[in-house]
Amino acid sequence: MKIALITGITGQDGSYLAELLLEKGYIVHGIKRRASSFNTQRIDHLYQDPHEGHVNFHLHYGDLTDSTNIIRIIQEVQPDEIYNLGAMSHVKVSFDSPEYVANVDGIGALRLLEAVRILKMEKKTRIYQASTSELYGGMPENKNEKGFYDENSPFYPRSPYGVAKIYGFWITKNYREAYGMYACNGILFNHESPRRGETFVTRKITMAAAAIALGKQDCLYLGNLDARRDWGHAKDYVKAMWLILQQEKPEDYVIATGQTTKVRDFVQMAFAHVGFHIRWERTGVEEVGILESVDEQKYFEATGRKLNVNALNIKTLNETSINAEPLTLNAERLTLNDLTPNIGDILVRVDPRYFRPTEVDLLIGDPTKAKTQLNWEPEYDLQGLVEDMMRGDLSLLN
Ligand code: NDP
Ligand code: GDR
Repeated sequence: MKIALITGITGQDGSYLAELLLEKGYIVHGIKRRASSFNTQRIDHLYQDPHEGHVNFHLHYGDLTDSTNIIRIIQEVQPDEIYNLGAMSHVKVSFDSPEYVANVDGIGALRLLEAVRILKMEKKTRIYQASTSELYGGMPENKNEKGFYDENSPFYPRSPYGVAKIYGFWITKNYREAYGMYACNGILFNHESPRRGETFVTRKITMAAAAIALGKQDCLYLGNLDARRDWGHAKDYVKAMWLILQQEKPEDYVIATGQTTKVRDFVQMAFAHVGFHIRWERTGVEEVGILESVDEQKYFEATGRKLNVNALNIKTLNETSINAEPLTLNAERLTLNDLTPNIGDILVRVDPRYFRPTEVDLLIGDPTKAKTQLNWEPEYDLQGLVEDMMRGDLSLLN
């Protein structure tokens, strides 16, 4: 049985990758940080009680800023494969704690590589480094002749996060070249899922669209509506991580869908899932998203909400009923308007707090190398991703 060690196992990707590797028969070890409250919600379903016999899923306390514990865990676990997914992964937050991000996202990668070297496990252990499309920074002049970013496009990071990750990228490549290690970068473009952290834009949107449809929130506040991203599904992307470590030769790969979409269009797709049509309108300097119309059938199907049929019947039967609340509704008025925001309501507003000091305007990746060399093929398209996320958030909030 192969042994894998995953840093960042409590995160979005770590949880999907752990599932995938367990399915493939691996023994999976993960590093989690000690926190004052539970931070293992994404992997709780994988927990196996060691008191009930042999287990193939193990968690270790640790931190990428602590070499001593990294060396000790690698020595104990003797992994065949290490997936370095641990990171402070929020681009906007990286402007607030740049030194910490450099330490975790940059030097953290070095600590793992160096631990493997110190322990003389270079020939045994393969290393995957979670590199990112943020390395490109969205500089238009750096796209290839087809208009995409690929493995040969120059880098120009635009945030402390991107700058820290560029160190992770190069140190991984350097250890491969200097010491012959099987160490690879997956340059992954944005990937999302129902398990995505709540402060990334897609999840923020799907949670808000679900909450607004269920009458639990009034308005969604966003930053740059015109940023474009190449969004895929995390489930597809962890398969690529595994494939990257199964090749004969260690190489770096771009993982992307090859499509790019504006934040504002993602907003419209998410709200469309609950039957809401959003129209954009400028009011002075502000741009807002207004509820223009509702597809009632879609709304009721997606939310599982029902018209209050009892109230309707009783009201029809007994015009003079003195019973309270639901019965006071007039039968003709008992429509969608009683249950949802009204047509014309502002559901989306722009809040400059979410703007970044330097923005990455447009990302689009060319996955040709991964498709031809790894035979990687994603199962989800953007519509499938949005639906999966919306279903997840509706059932979470319902
Ligand atoms: P998440 O933010 O969901 O997960 C990050 C993980 O890293 C969490 O388990 C977190 O622990 C852990 N972590 C944070 N700081 C430390 C630390 N000091 N020591 C050890 N572990 C730490 O990210 P994703 O799952 O979305 O991304 C996985 C990796 O891929 C990250 O490196 C990210 O930068 C990179 N990436 C992500 C892309 C995406 O679109 N999702 C695209 C390209 C790259 P805790 O749960 O305790 O916070
Ligand atoms: P990104 O993801 O920065 O691409 O990094 P995020 O979802 O945070 O932002 C995408 C784009 O949306 C714009 N935006 C907003 N973003 C957030 N978070 N909140 C908002 O309210 C909002 N409004 C508009 C942003 O300005 C940006 O242009 C993600 C992370 O997973 C990284 O770890 C990873 O490396 C890259 O993707 C690839």
